[in-house]
Amino acid sequence: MSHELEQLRDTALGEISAAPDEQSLEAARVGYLGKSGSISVWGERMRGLSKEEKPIVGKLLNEARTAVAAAIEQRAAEFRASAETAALANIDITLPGQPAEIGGLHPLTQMLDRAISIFRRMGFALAEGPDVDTEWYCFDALNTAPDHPARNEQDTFYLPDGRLLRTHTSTVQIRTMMSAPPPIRVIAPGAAYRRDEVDATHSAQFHQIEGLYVDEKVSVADLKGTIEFFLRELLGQQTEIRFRPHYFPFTEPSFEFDVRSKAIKGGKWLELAGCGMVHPAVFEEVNRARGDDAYDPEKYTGFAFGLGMDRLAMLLFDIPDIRYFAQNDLRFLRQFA
Ligand code: FA5
Repeated sequence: MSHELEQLRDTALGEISAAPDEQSLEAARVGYLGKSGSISVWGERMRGLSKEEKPIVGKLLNEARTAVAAAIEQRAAEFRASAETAALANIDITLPGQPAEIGGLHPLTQMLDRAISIFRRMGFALAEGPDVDTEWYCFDALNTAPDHPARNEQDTFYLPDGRLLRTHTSTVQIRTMMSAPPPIRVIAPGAAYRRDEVDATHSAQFHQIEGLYVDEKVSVADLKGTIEFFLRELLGQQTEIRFRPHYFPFTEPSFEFDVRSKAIKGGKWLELAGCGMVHPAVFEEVNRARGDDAYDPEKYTGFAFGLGMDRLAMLLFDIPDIRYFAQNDLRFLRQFA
């Protein structure tokens, strides 16, 4: 004759497979396997059994629990599946789907991504600073005299509280040196703002990538090598690069550089950026503000550059007018997606 537990198990299995809905299935689970369920109580009863009976009943109890739990799970899965079928019943899967619109990256973003990946391969880390900054970061710390024309309200957007929209990303040179001692090797991509007359190559908001490298024995040769490697990776190995002497208050000597490349239509030299060796007066102002001698101009030298990204993207993608970048005209943007 079968044991009471086996009978209980068989009744439970019958009840479970006949359960008409989730509520009755849950009731069966509680009735058999719940805390005081008719199978569970056998756990208590085991204590009163003889030594010989214990292992036999223990085994039966385990088997009953496992079988009933598995049957409950199987029946629950059946309920889930039929609920899903019911939910899909009114959907015609033969109808054509709604195509999802796939976006694309803005040409300037593509340009920045390419440029950043080349500099990262050379070991430059990414740095950043705010678009709204103080005169000290934008001009004073960069050795720019109080009467310099760039500080004029005709040239720069000032906020009522005296702060300004940065006119170049060179502010991040100072922010980086304020936050860490040398060696420094960073690039800082970002927007810059000027009250320039807007035309095909000038915009009131444009983008630059700033570069700063400070260490012992950094030379103009390192600057030229870095710029040349970058431009040849970007525009092709045949690219010619020309450095011309220039003036910036925060670098000495200073240069502008031009490129000529097969990747650029017209075969003309095109001005791309400013650069130079960090002026010792910049290091001294940073030391004064830091309150230490971390950027000792006798020990450290550095180079910096500021590349105009909009113009570079115009060259690379053959875009005739800088204003297209900000007009949000899908006919223009789709060409680069
Ligand atoms: C600067 O802004 C310096 N901060 C660059 C620099 C950095 C020099 C570090 C030395 C060391 P400049 O004003 O020449 O320099 O601008 C650099 C580049 O930004 C230009 O070559 C040009 O490509 C771009 N640029 C400047 N003004 C505009 C504008 N209104 N519209 C679009 N691009 C511009």
